[in-house]
Amino acid sequence: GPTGTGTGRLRSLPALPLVGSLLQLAGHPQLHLRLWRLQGRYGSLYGLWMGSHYVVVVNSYQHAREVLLKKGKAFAGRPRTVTTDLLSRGGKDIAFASYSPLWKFQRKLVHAALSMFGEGSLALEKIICQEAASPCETLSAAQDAALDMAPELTRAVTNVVCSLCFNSSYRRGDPEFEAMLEYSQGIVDTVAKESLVDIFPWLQIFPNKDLALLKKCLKVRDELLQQKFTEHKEAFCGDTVRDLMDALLQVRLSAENNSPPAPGLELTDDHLLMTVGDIFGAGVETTTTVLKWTVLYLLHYPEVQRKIQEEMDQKIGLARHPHLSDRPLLPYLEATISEVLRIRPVSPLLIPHVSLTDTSIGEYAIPKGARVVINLWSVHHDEKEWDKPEEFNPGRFLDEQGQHIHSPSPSYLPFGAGIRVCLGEVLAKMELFLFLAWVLQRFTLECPQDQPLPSLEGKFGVVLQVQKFRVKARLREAWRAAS
Ligand code: HEM
Ligand code: PLO
Repeated sequence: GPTGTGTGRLRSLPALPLVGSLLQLAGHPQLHLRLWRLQGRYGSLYGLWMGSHYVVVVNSYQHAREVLLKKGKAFAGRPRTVTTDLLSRGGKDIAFASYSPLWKFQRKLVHAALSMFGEGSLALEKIICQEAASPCETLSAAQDAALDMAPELTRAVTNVVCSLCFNSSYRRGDPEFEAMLEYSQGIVDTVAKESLVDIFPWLQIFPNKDLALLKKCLKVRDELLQQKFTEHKEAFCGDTVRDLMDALLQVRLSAENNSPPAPGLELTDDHLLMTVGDIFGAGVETTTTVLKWTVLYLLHYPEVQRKIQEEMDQKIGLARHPHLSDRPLLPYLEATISEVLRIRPVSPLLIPHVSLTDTSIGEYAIPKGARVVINLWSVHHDEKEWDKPEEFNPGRFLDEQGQHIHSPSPSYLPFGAGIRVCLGEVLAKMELFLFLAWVLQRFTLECPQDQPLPSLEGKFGVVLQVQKFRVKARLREAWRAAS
């Protein structure tokens, strides 16, 4: 038949022997934008060659939903690349591991541990609120000076995942925290870059100095992870489970007590370490990035900030701090977070998927082993689905009464979907809500005088990064009066 059976031939970018379609992509650092614009010539679904790898690029939500949901299992693989293999010790983590029974088990464990410690638990809410107080103190002390909020936001977010993963936290100026900041930036700058740009290590289009930087950063990360692991192993008695690390140790212990694990289902030390490394890394870099984007958009759209504050003054007032249970009372703040996740998706190309069987997308046949890149940027900026997509408008996520949030289009997948869906969605949303509510109850954020508004252009990478900028945080009159 003409549809659904995969008989059509997909249009592909012209490809040269060895380098494939590289020439059309080289020199475009903002890969998501390049792949978005190529739709004009090739349509919303097209193929290209990265050296010897066939890559299918998906730019519409219909095809994205088919890949992630309807045929999720057929597309649940991940490619192996030089840098992600280094990061995950050959795919022993969750995010960069291909589909396998062990991967499924790891996901299940982390999911269970996150629901046990976090999601919906009062203990976690208390930790987040405690951490939210800290950037507020720093902003107060800065007394209207132009300030880069990034380090304080990062430390607050880091401490939340740190208590989840390791039952520990960092004080301001802690040298271990400074080292973490540095290695993590180095990893973000280098990892997964070559997965789309360079498939031939010997072509060295991916610069060697990047690989050297990645290795140096991974060495620091690995030492830190190993140290936490050793401490936990020594302290672990099997009764009290304090954090994710303990939870993983306990699962392994009870599995060993029953019967030896089936071949291929063995959780080695590397698996435990890389799993925690993923949660820690994802926990820090994603949430921090969204907080930075939100602050940046509030500088550009002061009327949005005003509306959030009006809503907070009405529904919560100034006599108490915001709670998680206030979420239904603050739909405009929720809508603002949704709009930030739309307009600047954290992961603009998700993580590449791989087809595990011969299959199809729409009417097109997709061979086993094809890499599938979902361009979330295209999905979130589709003019057929979004009115003026480059306009920042939280109102689009609200119903007519402005009381409930909903997505006006199915073309919205900030956390992905299906069997590879993000594991941290609930946690991330708790943090985003509480951190922003705490800061905006107390401060109005402004662009420092006689400085241009900072650029809204992101920097493509494993997350869509925000360029550095400074903020003036003015203590609100109403807050000053109330306290
Ligand atoms: C995967 C988004 C926060 C853990 C992903 C994916 C996206 C995403 C788009 C890829 C899905 C795919 O490849 O199909 C986000 C956004 C976040 C966020 C927008 C913040 C607002 C977090 C947090 C954690 C986390 C806080 C950890 C607690 C993971 C993991 C994966 C993942 C482990 C890999 C899942 C897999 O490959 O099976 N996330 N994420 N994320 N995320 Fe998140
Ligand atoms: C961020 C830098 C850390 O040092 C290591 C790390 C681990 C997991 C990665 C994360 C980095 C970036 C964001 C990723 C996450 C797994 C899932 C998440 C890719 C590289 C997203 C948004 O897909």
